[in-house]
Amino acid sequence: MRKTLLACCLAPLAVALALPVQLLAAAPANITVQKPWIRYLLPNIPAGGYLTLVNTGDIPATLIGATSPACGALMLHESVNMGGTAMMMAVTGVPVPAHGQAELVEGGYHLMCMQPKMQPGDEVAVTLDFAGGATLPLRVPVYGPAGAP
Ligand SMILES: [Cu+2]
Repeated sequence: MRKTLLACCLAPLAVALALPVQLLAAAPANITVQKPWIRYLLPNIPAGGYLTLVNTGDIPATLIGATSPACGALMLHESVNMGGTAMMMAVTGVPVPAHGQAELVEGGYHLMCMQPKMQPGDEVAVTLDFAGGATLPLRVPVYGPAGAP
């Protein structure tokens, strides 16, 4: 009994100590995530993160950032074609329209895991941050260069 009590009470305490702000933040209303994954290449090469955000509500949402203990910095990027050269730019937000969706895909918006500490086969914790303070925690599978099996 005592063991169970400790386990159940210490975990939230640890979260509260580490992330007092996130404890207050609610999950975003009507936003769900489909098919999240990370493409891992090499330890010193940023890894791309991909997913689809689905908004079933009447209010538009904006993804404004993400964090992960497995990424060092985790940035929001957009791939753009500048005169035939593929480039990536940091963006401050990805809009998720009401009754719509936003796709983070290769060649478009994506997450960029700058210092990947992971291996293919891992599942890493990622927290998505939305305008207004809502946060959404995810478990994201890690695949190799070939993508999802
Ligand atoms: Cu990028």
